[in-house]
Amino acid sequence: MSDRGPDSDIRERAVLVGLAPSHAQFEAAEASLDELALLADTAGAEEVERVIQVRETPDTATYLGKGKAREVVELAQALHADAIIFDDELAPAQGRNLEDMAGINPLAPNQLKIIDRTGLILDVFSQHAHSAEGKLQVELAQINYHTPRLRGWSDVMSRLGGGIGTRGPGETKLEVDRRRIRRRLTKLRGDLADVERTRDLKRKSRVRSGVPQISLVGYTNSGKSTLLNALTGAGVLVEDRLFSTLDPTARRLDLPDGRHAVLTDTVGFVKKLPHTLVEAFRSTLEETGSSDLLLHVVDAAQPDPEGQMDAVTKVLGEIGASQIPTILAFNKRDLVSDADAAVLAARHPDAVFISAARGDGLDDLLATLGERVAAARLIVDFEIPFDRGDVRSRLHEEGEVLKETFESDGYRLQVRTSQDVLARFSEFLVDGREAPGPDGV
Ligand SMILES: Nc1nc2c(ncn2[C@@H]2O[C@H](COP(=O)(O)OP(=O)(O)OP(=O)(O)O)[C@@H](O)[C@H]2O)c(=O)[nH]1
Ligand SMILES: [Mg+2]
Repeated sequence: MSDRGPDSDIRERAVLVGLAPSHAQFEAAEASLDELALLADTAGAEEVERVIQVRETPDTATYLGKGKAREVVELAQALHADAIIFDDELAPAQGRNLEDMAGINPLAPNQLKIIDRTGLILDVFSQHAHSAEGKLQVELAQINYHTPRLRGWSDVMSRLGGGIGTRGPGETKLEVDRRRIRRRLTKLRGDLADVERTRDLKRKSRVRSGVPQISLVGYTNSGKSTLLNALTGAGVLVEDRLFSTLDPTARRLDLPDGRHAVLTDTVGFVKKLPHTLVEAFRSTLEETGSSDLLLHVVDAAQPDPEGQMDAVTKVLGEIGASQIPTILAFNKRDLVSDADAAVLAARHPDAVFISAARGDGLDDLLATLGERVAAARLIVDFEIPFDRGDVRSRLHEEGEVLKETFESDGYRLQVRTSQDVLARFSEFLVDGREAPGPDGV
């Protein structure tokens, strides 16, 4: 089994399972399973069958109704499937009951695995984590997810079999008992805090000196990295896969009026984004939450672009970024009919239509970015000597003071304010480095 996975020719076979709360929502459940199939594909498994049950709420014990659950297990066994993948996060008890139903015996290899959407997403993340920070973040999320689901030592061992739903980012995986897991958690949190501190220092040195910070946000696979590359020549990895990008990349963006900004590409969002991932990626997401402007990239060629937009808006709310001014860019215009584009344009009159891959519409987008940057209120740091209380109180009046500390040589204020105020008090701005050059941060 350990030779299975995305880099191997042997693909696992999975039965996908979803719920539709009513017949009217059957189509949405289908679409969600299409996405689950993509996630499974990225993780190294192919769909051999899918089952959707119409049911108002999940069964607390078995997710599907008991009879249906048994049917699905028998179906999977008849199809010689390796896994049943559920389109929601299963409660630990639901997972255990379903495993029991499938006759899962930790000591017998090659049996039917019960996997849920969260486990699958974590699996994809663990494959795509490259940086030290990304690996730590994913491992933290995985341990938090798996620990309440462990059934004992032999179970831990059985999960080392490999294949989808079992991969970890490092060598440590879950080959440890609970005490060692706790120790590992403490260590991970410490290591992550160290990495975050280093990154935070770098960020502080550039962010607050008046260079506008723009973050790309959007559903996974919408074309964020393609757009970063097209606008800045960044050379970030672009793939037709979900969650290609986990680590943030920042590049200098030159605007038409001669200004410049910093544009950051970061992790994409998905419907039902596991909470444990939002927690683990908190520092990455906070960086998005402290941007001056968001550039929301939407794949306009998706069957339901607005459903994906809603999922993005929801995560932005969770990370405290809903108040940040946002430019909406409908991407992949080359794949969309004029009629469909017209419908979207009518509903979102301020949106810009682009094809990041072909370079279409980028001049328009840059012009819009330029205007919005010029009008944006920026978050900046001021350093004010103690004898300039007048400046300090003017900033309190004219800006929104986000943070204030007293240093040895004066007040330090972080303020969200207009560029006109910023210009008037520019002599008190904290010296920051210029925006990053082509090599980024
Ligand atoms: N046809 C077409 N394809 C595009 C366009 N922009 C991006 N793509 C394709 O869409 C896929 C995803 O692009 P990425 O730039 O990796 O998307 P992303 O939003 O960074 O995705 P993640 O990092 O995985 O969240 C790739 O196969 C791109 O080539 C476009 O304008 N038109
Ligand atoms: Mg990307």
